Amino acid sequence: MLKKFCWSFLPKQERVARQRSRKIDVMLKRDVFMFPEVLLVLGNSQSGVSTFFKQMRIITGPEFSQQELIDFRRTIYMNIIEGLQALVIEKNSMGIPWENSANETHKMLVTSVESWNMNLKPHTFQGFVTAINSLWNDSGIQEAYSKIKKMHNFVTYESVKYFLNNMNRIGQLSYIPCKQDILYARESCRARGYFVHRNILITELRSKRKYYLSYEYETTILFMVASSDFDQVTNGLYTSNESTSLVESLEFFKAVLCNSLFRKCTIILFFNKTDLLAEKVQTADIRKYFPEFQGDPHSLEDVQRFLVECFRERMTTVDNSRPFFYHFTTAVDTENIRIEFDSVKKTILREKLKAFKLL
Ligand SMILES: Nc1nc2c(ncn2[C@@H]2O[C@H](COP(=O)(O)OP(=O)(O)OP(=O)(O)O)[C@@H](O)[C@H]2O)c(=O)[nH]1
Ligand SMILES: [Mg+2]
Repeated sequence: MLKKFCWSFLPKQERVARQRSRKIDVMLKRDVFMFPEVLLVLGNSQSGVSTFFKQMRIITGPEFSQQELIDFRRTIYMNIIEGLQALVIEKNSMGIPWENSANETHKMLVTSVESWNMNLKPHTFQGFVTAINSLWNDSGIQEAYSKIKKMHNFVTYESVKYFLNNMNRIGQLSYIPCKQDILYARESCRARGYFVHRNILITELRSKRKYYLSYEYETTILFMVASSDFDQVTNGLYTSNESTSLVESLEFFKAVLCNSLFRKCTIILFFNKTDLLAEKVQTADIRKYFPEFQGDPHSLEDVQRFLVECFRERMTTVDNSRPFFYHFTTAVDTENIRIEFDSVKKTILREKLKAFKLL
């Protein structure tokens, strides 16, 4: 009763997401044994799990409904406003002046919005379009953006730049998100991913231990790693102190490996955000965070090889008889996910045949 009462204070989208997650929990408990194959998808925050589920939907259908497109549009409006608000704060704290002094007024308009609290619709968003364009095109904001990128430990919305560069389209009154926009949208409410593809039940497993209890069966785990986040500072869910997203991911991976409920699971790693990693290694030096790294810190292949070895090492210290499967992915790239998901299906089949001694 109290829970229901608390929920009524949440924004509508968050309430809908939580209700959906609950329904999925109930469905899982009921249906899980009806599926010959189960693929559990898990990864640290921002690793790309939700984007993977969106790709499943894009690749296998059905098309997004009108209501879903409207919900994504609202999320995209929020991403733009919140991203720009964060950029303005950073610009001010860096002491960078406006190129165009009229942007002080535009700034007041954009920073006064509580986007999470507003049901942003196209006609409301229209009131911000001029201000958004003017702020984004100001050399002060552009300078702040490039400095933030070089700081490496600033958690920006990676998709903000994509949306701001597409304002000509997004700023139209008749705007409806396209598939690529949907993939870049970062949802604030954490609805659990759930998808059925032929005979495979694909579901998201949150990184909380309590969820482990419902999964006492042999299955496949798809573990997502944000490979570009080796320098993203986090508060430490698995480590006691401040740490980086990659260290957190390694600890989470180890926790999964050590959990007896998952002992028989096949684990497939997706080293995601390859596009962002390729961009990052051009300027960042991984040795600052991983002094043991040997090789060329500006070579994508060397950095990827190192990341793979870090995870492989965790695997072999826990159980060196377990096979190690991995793929380099870019979850916002539909073709890439189509190819990698096909090979995941082949791996699942091959491992099943091996288990039945048919291979
Ligand atoms: N450029 C790029 N962006 C990505 C990639 N994968 C995910 N993103 C973006 O990263 C952001 C976070 O991705 P999500 O899929 O929401 O991550 P998540 O693991 O579900 O995160 P939470 O559930 O919010 O903890 C979104 O804006 C995505 O568009 C990728 O491979 N490349
Ligand atoms: Mg998510």
